[in-house]
Amino acid sequence: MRTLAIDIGGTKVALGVVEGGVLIKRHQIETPESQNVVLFTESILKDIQNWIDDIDIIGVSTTGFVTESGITAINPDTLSFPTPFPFAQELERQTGKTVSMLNDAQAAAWYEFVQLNDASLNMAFITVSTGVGGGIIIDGKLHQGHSGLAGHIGHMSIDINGKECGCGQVGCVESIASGTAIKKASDERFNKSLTNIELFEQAKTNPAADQIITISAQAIATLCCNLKACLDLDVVVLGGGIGFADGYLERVNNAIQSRPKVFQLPVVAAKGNYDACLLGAAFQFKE
Ligand code: BMX
Ligand code: ZN
Repeated sequence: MRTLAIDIGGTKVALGVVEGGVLIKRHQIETPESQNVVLFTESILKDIQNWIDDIDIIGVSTTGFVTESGITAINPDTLSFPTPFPFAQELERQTGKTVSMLNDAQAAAWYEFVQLNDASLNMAFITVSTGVGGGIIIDGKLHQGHSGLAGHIGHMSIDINGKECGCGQVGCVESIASGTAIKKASDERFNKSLTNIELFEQAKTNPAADQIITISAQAIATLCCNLKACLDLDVVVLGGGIGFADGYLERVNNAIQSRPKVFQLPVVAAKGNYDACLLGAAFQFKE
């Protein structure tokens, strides 16, 4: 079976064809800005029209809260669709294929759980990218909750005096640790606007740049220890552009080492690398 996998993030959309669990084709575009679902879907399919005839089904993983009626942003600062955005319905209409859709981090959690190859593990996948997303596997099952919100751990508030998050709360992990939060902190600190890639480079020699990244990693470490306290997880799998940036995983693990032993847990790199969410889009059909 050939699956067209589509991963919609706040910044980019990755597209791929997955056959036998392997990504055999890959393409990437910037997330279209169109607010119109027909035009948005056309933009997504534009470059891959010639893939459609050869695929059987379509799996989508997307940033946002996924319900029957579409995609709803929890943090509209990272995705400004009119909501609920009926993307899956429109994709089915334009391609004539069956479409299944999951939240991006939930999809990646399932993929990464299968890769761990130990059904007894309770785990979470955390992506630190445009936002901070999560997916939780308990007793061998993806825990979505009745509404599908479960795993939105980027919106656990860890600082009641913290900054406002786009979701309407204050001090959310996402408002401290995400790529967007890092960029904001860096723009406030430095006169020159740096990309996050440049900031990570600067951090090797510049303590102010280093501190911005440390604060992000500390927030993710706090999140991991909170998840351990709440769910007694065995492992956290980390992904996302920031999660995979040079030395970030090590910073998170070092920060966890300074916490009480009972709340410590190992944090490991996603096997799907930058494509954990894309592979997750295709893997949602695997029981
Ligand atoms: C946000 C939220 C989550 C998503 C996470 C990571 C929106 C639009 N998205 O917390 O659903 O999983 O970001 O998303 O509210 P990414 O775009 O960084 O991959
Ligand atoms: Zn929030």
